[in-house]
Amino acid sequence: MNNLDYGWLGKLNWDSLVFSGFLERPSVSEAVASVAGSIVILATVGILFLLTWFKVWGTLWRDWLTSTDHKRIGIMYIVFAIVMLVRGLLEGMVMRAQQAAAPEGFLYADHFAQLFSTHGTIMVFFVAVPFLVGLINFAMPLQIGARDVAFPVLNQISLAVTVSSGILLMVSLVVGQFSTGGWSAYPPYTGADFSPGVGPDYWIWAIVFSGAGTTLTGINFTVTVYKCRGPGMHLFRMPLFCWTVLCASILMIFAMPPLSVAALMLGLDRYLDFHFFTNDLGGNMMNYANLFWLFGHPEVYLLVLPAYGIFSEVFSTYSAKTLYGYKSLVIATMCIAILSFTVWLHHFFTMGQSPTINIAFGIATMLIAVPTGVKVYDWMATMYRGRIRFTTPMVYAIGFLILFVIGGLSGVILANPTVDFQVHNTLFLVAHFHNVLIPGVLFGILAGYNYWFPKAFGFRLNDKWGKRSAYLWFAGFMVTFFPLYGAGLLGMPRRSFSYADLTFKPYMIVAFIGAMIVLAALISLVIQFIVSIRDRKKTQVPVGDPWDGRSLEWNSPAPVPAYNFVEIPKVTDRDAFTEAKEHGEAYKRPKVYRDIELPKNNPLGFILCVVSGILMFALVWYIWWLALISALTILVAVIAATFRKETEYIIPASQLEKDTEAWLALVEKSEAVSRDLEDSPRNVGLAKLEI
Ligand code: HEM
Ligand SMILES: [Cu+2]
Repeated sequence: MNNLDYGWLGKLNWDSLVFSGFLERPSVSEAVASVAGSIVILATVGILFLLTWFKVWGTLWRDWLTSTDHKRIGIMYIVFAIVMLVRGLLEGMVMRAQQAAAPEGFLYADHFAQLFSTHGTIMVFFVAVPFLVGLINFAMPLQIGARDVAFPVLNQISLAVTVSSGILLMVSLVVGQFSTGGWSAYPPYTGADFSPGVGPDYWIWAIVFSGAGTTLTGINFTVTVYKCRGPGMHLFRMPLFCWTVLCASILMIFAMPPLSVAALMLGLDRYLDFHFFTNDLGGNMMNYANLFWLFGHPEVYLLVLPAYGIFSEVFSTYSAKTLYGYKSLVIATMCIAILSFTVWLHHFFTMGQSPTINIAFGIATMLIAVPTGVKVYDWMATMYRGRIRFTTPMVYAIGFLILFVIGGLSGVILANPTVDFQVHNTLFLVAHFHNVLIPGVLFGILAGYNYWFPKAFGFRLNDKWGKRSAYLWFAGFMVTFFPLYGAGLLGMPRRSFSYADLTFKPYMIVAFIGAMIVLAALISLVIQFIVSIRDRKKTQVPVGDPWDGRSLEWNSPAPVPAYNFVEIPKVTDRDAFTEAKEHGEAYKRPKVYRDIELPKNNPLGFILCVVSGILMFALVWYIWWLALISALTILVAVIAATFRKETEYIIPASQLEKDTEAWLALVEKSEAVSRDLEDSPRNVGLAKLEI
């Protein structure tokens, strides 16, 4: 059938609904799919109902959906990432259950394949990236003494396309099927010949749109770091987090486009019968493999570098010491960013190039261990002789240090082509990359969440439940993934929905128990959140500096006002806020109050979110008229937005004076607490000077 021959609804019909699968061939596998689809529908209806019931549409629209404030955009990114994290984790657990129950099992092969494809895609593109981008959005402009990112509306647009791509993935649970080609979607398998359904199209459009959002974010953050730093904030005075953000943002600019190109070329193959990656007519899938991993390897550093930044802040703050080896950490970060572009071929050592090439890329890969090692030593030296407090972020950070070294070492093992020939495509690899992604990225994210939460919302998260969750993550991770190293060495292939060799079974059962511990960790996170909200009166930190912070973001009330700082602090050294506190410069009244200009709300982001979602859906289902209308709408909306004349609003000096006087009065009457009282109700965010 010709692509243009489809009717008004394109490929859509009743059979596309997930429930029809269950009605036609009732089975546990179809039931699981139907339950997942129902959860999506019920949750959507439930949320819309609650929003209406509590009459919060107005504030939601004004304060959030149209906001251009980097802090609010950051928080929205994080909320989105948390929703996706829950889905991704549940999928991981279902897969673990399937492999533990195999060879009997309860899922069809195709269903299992969809699960690892969505799980991988979601975890990388819709959990790790947006969570980090959210934390960066929130903290980085504050740390460099800026009022916002360089391009606030662009920021909104990046969020919009990321969220609409995530929603598309949720929709794929209800209508049609997702790709079965894994997170890497290798052709020719994902080409039209072998995957004629809509699955790969869901993947392609979600990747293209969210990828564009991430590229734009990279540009936004890079320009922000270069151009928006406050007075005296030289590059080498920035907190290390900002350095890692700068390097990761540059990676976003250079690494995302190859992915977008690869996905679009795959789209051309599928939609317009091109032959870039087909088996015949001159196509060559190796071009895809190269483009994909030219993105794919820098991507993992794009994720882990900002996490390194968070850990650096955490180690230094909770050891009450300046970061050891700051310059070496900056240089190591840059080295890693550059080296990350020189190793991509290690993802296909077995796919036909000469041993010489394999060796070159193998050595390049091993080289990355050197700057990483430098970092590990610097972090340890930061803790050495520090007054360490075992708070939740610190538990994550120390857990990271222990586990990440193991994950890194298994990476060095895999970097050896001869070894890789043995264990590639086995669970050894799955163990390795989870071993770097979970301690490296997820722990970093959760540490950052616990660390900056009081700054964003004005009260601390419950430390007891936070730590419980951290320990459970630590244990759950080990029990789930260490057995996979063993099963991989025994030869169990990755992505297998079942197996005939029962030697694998005990490993899979242990891994399943581990996944249940991870579930307990997730539940603890939820409990922590609920308990913290319940106790929020006792954990308020309105003064804004609950951890005796060292960088500028702690130099403002909590929650942070829209304008961030009444007067941008002048920076004279590294650890700017600690400097200020020690020299009695903190909490000073500005000499004069001046009006502050801030970007106005803008509906563009919200419009693009909705319309790009419709566009993607129309493209997936071949509903050409709808695709055309939504594409034109996007064009018109963007052009119309450029005609807006008043893009800024003014906060008058009188208002600033009122706010600041109230804050300074609060500082005056608050008790400065020492670090041993950090977790007590007496900690209202004013730190006692302890030199
Ligand atoms: C702790 C909870 C998690 C569990 C139980 C889990 C489980 C799994 C399982 C069973 C697979 C399929 C393995 C196979 O190929 O046989 C998988 C694949 C994968 N996971 Fe996870 N995972 C978890 C967390 C994460 C996190 C946090 C990330 C990323 C930040 C992640 C990223 C991936 C990726 C990229 C794949 C590869 C998908 C593919 O083969 O295309 N996972 N995971
Ligand atoms: Cu790699």
